[in-house]
Amino acid sequence: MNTLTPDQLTALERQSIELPSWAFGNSGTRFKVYGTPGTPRDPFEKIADAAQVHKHTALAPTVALHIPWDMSDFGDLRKHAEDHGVTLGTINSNTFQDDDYKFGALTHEDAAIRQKAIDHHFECIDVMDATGSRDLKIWLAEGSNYPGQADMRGRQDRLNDSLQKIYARLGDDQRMVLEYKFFEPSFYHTDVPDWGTSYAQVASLGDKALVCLDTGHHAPGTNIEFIVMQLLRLGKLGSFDFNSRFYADDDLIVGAADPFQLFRILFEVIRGDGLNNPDVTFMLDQCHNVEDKIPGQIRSVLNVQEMTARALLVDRDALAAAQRSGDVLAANAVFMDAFYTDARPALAQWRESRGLPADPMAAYAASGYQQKIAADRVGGVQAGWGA
Ligand code: LRH
Ligand code: MN
Ligand code: MN
Repeated sequence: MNTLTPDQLTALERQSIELPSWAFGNSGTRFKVYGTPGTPRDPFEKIADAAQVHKHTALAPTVALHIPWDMSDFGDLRKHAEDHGVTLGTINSNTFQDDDYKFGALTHEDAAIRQKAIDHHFECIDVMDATGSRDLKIWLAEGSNYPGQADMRGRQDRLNDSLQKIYARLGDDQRMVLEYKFFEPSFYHTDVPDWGTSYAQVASLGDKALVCLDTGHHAPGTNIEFIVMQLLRLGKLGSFDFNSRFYADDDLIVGAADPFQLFRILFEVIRGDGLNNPDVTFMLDQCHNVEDKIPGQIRSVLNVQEMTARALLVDRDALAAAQRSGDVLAANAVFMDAFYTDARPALAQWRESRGLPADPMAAYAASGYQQKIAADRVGGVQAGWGA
């Protein structure tokens, strides 16, 4: 059972997972940001580090940027990325670090502040034109802390109006993905708290607007794979932000907290034809507060690959037969057999057959890159998030 078929290996070979540039910067909690020796000092060094992940795994050919954290000459950055064997991916907007947005950005009562936030998104679309990126990802920190503080209905209407304006600026081959999050930094209400709200907003815009599902943005106990199934069924799942959570929006390594949940999500992705589907971007959205960042990202993409392999191993014919006949325990056994199958030895062998290191973590550790950047770089930057 743990030998992967040629079809399964082809699916795995085509898999790609976008890395977030901010994963390579220093990050932490509101209590402390620890510096890590060798941390990038600019977006160019972040890209060079991301390229190491791709070099050792062949899994991460694109890097997402955050504006304004990664402001640079984007023509130069694009060339730099290509010279390092990667390309620039999703552009993330940021309306959560400006005093003007204390009471909202795209939802603000004041038309001038709304326009400022819309203009920021226009600027992000200009960046996409320069980088060749397809997707604009919008996550909004907007909401309220106290009942009665805000007119939730009015904010929803203004949000729709602002999004219409941003949508109208997208090029023919560009898309917008709207990310939801049920709390934080607002604690009473969030303007885009759940997939239903994101779906309602993007459905009213058109085909180029889709939902982004961040696995860390749900209440404990939420059946995330059901949401994956539903969004794929509706043709509205644009992208994933993968990470793990134990308690809040922890942004820990994907598959670390609950590998079985990751398996269940990937099974629904495969079931819904979302694997290696160009319309469904796989991205990481993580921070590495105490571990080294490059191996943290290598571990993460390998976790996704290993769990994808296990999800591909589900015998779907046997599962369907058991489901049809109402054999509850047989159906569950088919599912669990695949989950409990360790695909790592087969994947190691397969990597070697493709000229990749059997153990990318060990290969990176032996490469000397970490020591080199620690010696060369002094004063690396904070990720911009989590301080
Ligand atoms: C918000 C979020 C969003 C941001 C990123 C830094 O919690 O998940 O995707 O852009 O973190
Ligand atoms: Mn996210
Ligand atoms: Mn988040």
